[in-house]
Amino acid sequence: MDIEVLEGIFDANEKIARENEALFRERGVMAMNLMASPGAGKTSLIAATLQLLKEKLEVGVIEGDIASSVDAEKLKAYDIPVVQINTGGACHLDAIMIQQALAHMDLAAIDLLIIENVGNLVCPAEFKLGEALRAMILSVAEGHDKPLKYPLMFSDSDVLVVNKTDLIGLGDFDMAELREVVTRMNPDIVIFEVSCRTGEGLGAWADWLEQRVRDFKES
Ligand SMILES: Nc1nc2c(ncn2[C@@H]2O[C@H](COP(=O)(O)OP(=O)(O)OP(=O)(O)O)[C@@H](O)[C@H]2O)c(=O)[nH]1
Ligand SMILES: [Mg+2]
Repeated sequence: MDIEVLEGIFDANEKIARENEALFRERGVMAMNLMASPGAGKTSLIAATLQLLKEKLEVGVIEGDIASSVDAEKLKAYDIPVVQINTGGACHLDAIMIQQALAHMDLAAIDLLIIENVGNLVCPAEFKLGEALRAMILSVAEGHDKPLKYPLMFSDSDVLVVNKTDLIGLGDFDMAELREVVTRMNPDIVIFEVSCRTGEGLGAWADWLEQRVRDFKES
């Protein structure tokens, strides 16, 4: 019985996710679901990406948090459409929350929609939102063993951004080991090494993302 209920939830989410996906496609919006642990640097990466792409693309952001509008406030300076979703306790965003948030956005004016998921390395990977690109961040401070412990997000993401490279050397983080394990689990994943603090690696990330948006709009 429990299993039936759970499958019902996932089926309902899949259905709405497909509707969101069709809407994004129709309006020419490339949606990116950005997932990571609390504090890995999601909002920092969004801010840095806006800085680099704001003259090239129209970007909108959906901020997902259990509570507060702290992250949405941080992006106010960029003068772009930002909608904050408070899940009220849920550890992930779902497709219905996104569908409701989209009613508050002018999709015709957006090329790239960045969705900051709730900080969590587990649950967000289970719920598709209708995104064209699944992105995740692992920060150096979390350790290189995380793909083995939380495999779904690593095996199901299109791109991994390793953030806080400025902290390498302060602990035992092993980038070669991380790359080896992640590419064994997910041979197609694209990996960037960045520091939102120093700016290292962010240009390559932004160039790649811009190209993905252009490819999406032409496809
Ligand atoms: N040293 C260092 N700190 C960073 C870097 N990127 C972000 N931080 C810091 O890490 C902390 C968390 O960053 P956020 O961008 O708020 O992380 P988040 O993933 O959005 O966090 P939640 O939304 O709470 O899950 C902040 O204090 C940032 O200043 C980095 O590259 N290096
Ligand atoms: Mg954040």
